[in-house]
Amino acid sequence: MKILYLNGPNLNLLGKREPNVYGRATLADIEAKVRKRAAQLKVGIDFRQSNLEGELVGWIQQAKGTFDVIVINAAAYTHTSIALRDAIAAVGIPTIEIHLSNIHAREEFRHKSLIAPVCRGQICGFGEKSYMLALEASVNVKATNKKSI
Ligand code: CA2
Repeated sequence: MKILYLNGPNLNLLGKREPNVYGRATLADIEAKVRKRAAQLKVGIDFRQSNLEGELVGWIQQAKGTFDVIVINAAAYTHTSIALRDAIAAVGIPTIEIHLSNIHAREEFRHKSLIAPVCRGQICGFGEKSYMLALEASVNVKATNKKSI
């Protein structure tokens, strides 16, 4: 099994700015923890970050045939990107939306996720643990019929 982790704009700043909001762990720290657990589960991981919407769209399109699940923290594009939503819908790979913060408990403009309707589920509000929870969800996602829940 192979999982593609995608990270959107500004997440390269994790651990370096605003630690009170997003914690002290860097994206590299989170990736290392995910890789360790993935190895235990015998799951392959690819972990990427981009500040460019089009690059994220390209990676989603190219995932077909290589990855079984996509885990995406689309960051601010969560709330704005019809392009990401269309790419997720078009590629047909089970996709799990994640966030460090609880987007529903923050400013109103963060409450709406444009990608949520085309994702299998959403994990938010658990800080860096959201990434680990998504790994556990990913290894179970294939067994879940999309229409059964
Ligand atoms: O909680 C999350 O994971 C978010 O996806 C983070 C996004 C935000 O726009 C979403 O509403 C929720 C922001 C990512 C920016 O990350 C930074 C990290 C350190 C310093 C500044 C920004």
